[in-house]
Amino acid sequence: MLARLAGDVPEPRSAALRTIRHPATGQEIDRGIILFFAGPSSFTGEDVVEILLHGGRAVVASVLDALSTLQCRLAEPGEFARRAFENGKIDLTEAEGIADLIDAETEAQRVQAVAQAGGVLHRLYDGWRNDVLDAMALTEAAIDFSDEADVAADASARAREIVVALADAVAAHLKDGRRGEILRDGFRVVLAGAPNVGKSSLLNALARRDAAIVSSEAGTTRDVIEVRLDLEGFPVIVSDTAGIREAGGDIEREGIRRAIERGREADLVLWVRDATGAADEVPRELREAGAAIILVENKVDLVAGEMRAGAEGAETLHVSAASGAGLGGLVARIAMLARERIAPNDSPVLTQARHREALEDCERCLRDHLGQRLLDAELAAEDLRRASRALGRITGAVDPEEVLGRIFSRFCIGK
Ligand SMILES: Nc1nc2c(ncn2[C@@H]2O[C@H](COP(=O)(O)OP(=O)(O)O)[C@@H](O)[C@H]2O)c(=O)[nH]1
Ligand SMILES: [Mg+2]
Repeated sequence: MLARLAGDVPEPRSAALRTIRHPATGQEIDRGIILFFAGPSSFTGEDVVEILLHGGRAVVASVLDALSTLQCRLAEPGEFARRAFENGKIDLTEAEGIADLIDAETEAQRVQAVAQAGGVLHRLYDGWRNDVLDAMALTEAAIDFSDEADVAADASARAREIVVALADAVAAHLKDGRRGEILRDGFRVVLAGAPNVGKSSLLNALARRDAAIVSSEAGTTRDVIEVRLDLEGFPVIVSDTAGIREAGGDIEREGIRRAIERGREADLVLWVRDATGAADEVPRELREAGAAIILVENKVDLVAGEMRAGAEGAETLHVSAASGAGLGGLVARIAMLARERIAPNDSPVLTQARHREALEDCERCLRDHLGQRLLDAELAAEDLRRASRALGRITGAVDPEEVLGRIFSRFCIGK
């Protein structure tokens, strides 16, 4: 097929300059580099050809047309990764890592994604699955050798040791403050405070563009507006909210409800005040939400003389969205908090809710097993099978028993 497009097929993995011709007409389309990767030593495991062209629109269109006459079609989204997965070249976590790498907007996200694409989670979860299989084998051995008390007791003790260590490792991995997930999704900062204190102006100043409506009429920001920022390599999502206050019409009340909701989901709340106005309190719902809170006294350009001191022992920063005073310090502080919370470190981290659910399931099964093993050997063995399946769900490793079970459960009993 390739020969009809570009003459001799080059040696695998060596670049060759070729004239590319339309198979239907023989007309020269372009001259470019052909790279041939023979399966199974390719990304997907199949034969793969890469054609490097002059990237003009007509050149690309003509080559695509030429390829379509050779029974080729455009790949579906994710099809290469999918084929690589189906051919056992990568597992699901690596496929997800590739997707994250493509979507990475900041340096810290890139670091995390490239590690996952390179298999850190694959190795970790596969290793754990192996441990479960070892414990299963030992448990079986303990049952098989139940008439030889020493052997059985020894196998059983070793199985227990493995499961205890594994349950603790999974628990520690789960208890990570969701750092990997937050890094993947973005560190959430919410601007909240009374109307007119300058929240929308601050968002614009932080985003260095006019992302939110700024107006001197109270209650203008009725919905929630978000900007995604790259602060020193960390993904930070700043949301501007409607002013929190008692009065207002229905739409504004809805905006206020959303502001409190946002604040509850935030990693950091910036409670903005007008430095020339009243020192209002942070509402209890927000204080109790668990996010870090920084008081931001805005409009310091209007304050002559002494600045109001930070109240309630809370961290207070003085800024002016209008003049830009203090904004550098605010940005540095947000970036520092994001770094503390989500900076990648050397140990592999959970990155997706899908993994978290399966790992919680796995830990539960391991704990059930430990509670069950002296009571009912059959149920205890089933707990281990479930734990191994939970881990297999993350990596996409198919448990043969599960597949066989699925196929044969559709047969009639006795057939
Ligand atoms: N002098 C001064 N005015 C500001 C500052 N920040 C905002 N404003 C003004 O305060 C008013 C309300 O700002 P806005 O951002 O809409 O407040 P929001 O209701 O909290 O979103 C507007 O007239 C802004 O121009 C500031 O740092 N200094
Ligand atoms: Mg506003």
